Amino acid sequence: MGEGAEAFPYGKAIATILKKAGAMERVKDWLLRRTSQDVLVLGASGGGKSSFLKVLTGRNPQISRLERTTKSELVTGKFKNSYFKLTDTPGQPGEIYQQERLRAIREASKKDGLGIINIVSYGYHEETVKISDAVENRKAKATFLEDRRDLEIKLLSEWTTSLCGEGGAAAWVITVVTKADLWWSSGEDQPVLTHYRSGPYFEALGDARSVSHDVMAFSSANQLFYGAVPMSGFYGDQQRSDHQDRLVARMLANAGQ
Ligand SMILES: Nc1nc2c(ncn2[C@@H]2O[C@H](COP(=O)(O)OP(=O)(O)O)[C@@H](O)[C@H]2O)c(=O)[nH]1
Ligand SMILES: [Mg+2]
Repeated sequence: MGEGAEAFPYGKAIATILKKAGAMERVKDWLLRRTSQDVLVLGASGGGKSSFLKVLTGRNPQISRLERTTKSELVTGKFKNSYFKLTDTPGQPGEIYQQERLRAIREASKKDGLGIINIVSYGYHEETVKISDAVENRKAKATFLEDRRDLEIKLLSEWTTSLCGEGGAAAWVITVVTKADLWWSSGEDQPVLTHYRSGPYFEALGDARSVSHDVMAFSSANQLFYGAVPMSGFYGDQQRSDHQDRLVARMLANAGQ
């Protein structure tokens, strides 16, 4: 290629990650080819999909929990100079939302080399329920988090077979475990990531385990859960920025495969 890092539109930090991973040349080729990468963004309502997409497209990620996504939509915000076509989806349980989601999944099944980003947040789903359903004494209710983690697992069955099974459209899946500001713990060991990498969630991935799959920590912003539960206190701005860079680098590396 012979070009310096300046020619790479995503900045130095992401360039460094890609070089370290030995993926930089392929990514540059992909950028030159200008082929687009379709990405379907899935996950339960309140898990953080729309905020995640706002971060990727350079907008303020904070969204009111009462402001829900009701239609699947192509996110057209400028993702630097890239060719990612990201589709946001509604994650609500109601029949009409499920139909809307299944429509987006069917639409995505026609694509070539589809990317799937499944957004989860260890059950920290912030949406339209009463605060008292989710919070008690300024702590997230354990039963609420458990129920929502079960829902994260249940939702997998809507797409893993059709998109990742034999002849499916998906080339890669990234499970983005967002809201790390709420669940990040001290020390090296991150039990939340273990749940997704080798625990019950991983077990339930089914056919999605046969395509390229990564589990990555993420956070869009600091936000008190339901305006009441504080952040864990172990997650800083530098880490957020690192996680965001790593995620974009992974998306680029996957697109360039
Ligand atoms: N603490 C925290 N809250 C977040 C994060 N990402 C999103 N939220 C909040 O969680 C709520 C639901 O997010 P949203 O993106 O609408 O979820 P969606 O239903 O999956 O699209 C909103 O109030 C967001 O501001 C995060 O990384 N950390
Ligand atoms: Mg949304």
